Amino acid sequence: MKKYITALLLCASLAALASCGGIGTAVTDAGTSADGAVTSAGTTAEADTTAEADTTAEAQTTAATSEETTAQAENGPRLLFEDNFDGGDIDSAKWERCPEWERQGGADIWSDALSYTDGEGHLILRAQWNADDSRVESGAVRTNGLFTAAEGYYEASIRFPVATGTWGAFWMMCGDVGGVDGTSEDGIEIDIIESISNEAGASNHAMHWDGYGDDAKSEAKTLDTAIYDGEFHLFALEWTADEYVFYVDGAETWRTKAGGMCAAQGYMKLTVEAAEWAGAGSDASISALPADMQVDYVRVWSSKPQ
Ligand SMILES: [Ca+2]
Repeated sequence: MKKYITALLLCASLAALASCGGIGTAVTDAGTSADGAVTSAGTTAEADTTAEADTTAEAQTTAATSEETTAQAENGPRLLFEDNFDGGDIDSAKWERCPEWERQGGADIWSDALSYTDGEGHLILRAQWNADDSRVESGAVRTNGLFTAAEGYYEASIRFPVATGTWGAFWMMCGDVGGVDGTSEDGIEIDIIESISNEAGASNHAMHWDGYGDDAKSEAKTLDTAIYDGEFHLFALEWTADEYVFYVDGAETWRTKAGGMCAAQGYMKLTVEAAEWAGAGSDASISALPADMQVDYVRVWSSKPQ
């Protein structure tokens, strides 16, 4: 059963992404807005060295200590992006609403009106049933053209909808995901978390590269973490020079190189949609809608904060 579920998730993920927006513009936008924003994995070690120097040099002059403190701040984790969704509307300097188009073979359509802030510090991505069109319409945003980065630490506090058929995600599109070269160096899709709310109640991390066709490659990790308890959970990706490490609520859940390491930058996406393979359109799904995916905050650091 578990094997079946995993295969189902992968297939579903691939199917959805094949029709996903923004793929074609990723190359153009990558690298335009975060030059110099990401430090190498060596920075933490350098910071540690500086800390040791501080410990053994207490007798140094105030001026010297000040210089070291400055150097430490420059080498330590730097906050590159933050949104607490405190505004009355989505901050257009950080996010754009994903273009409206059909998803999942027409089972869902992203709709501008269903992405908004609630005035209480949350981004709301709503999924609701449209009886006239017999499909789900839902909210989705992305940082395409506004913020891109590569190595770093990405985290989002999310409360996923507990409604049959819904599928929420915090993910990234990096470089040329469609480039078929046998590696992910030219581009990769990183699904930091995908929620599949149906009777299986599954969730997973996933990576996709070399396109979405016959040459498509992917890796995924199915989670047994209970994220459908109506509470916020923290989902994070640590992207270093050597590997990708995933965390849920601060605990490591997976690490992988996924076809090599992507050399291109990527933008973030927060989306909710629905899929028939997850039960969308069924009586159970329709009765459970509308349902909201709520995001408390998103932060990106130059490296993992200690
Ligand atoms: Ca490739």
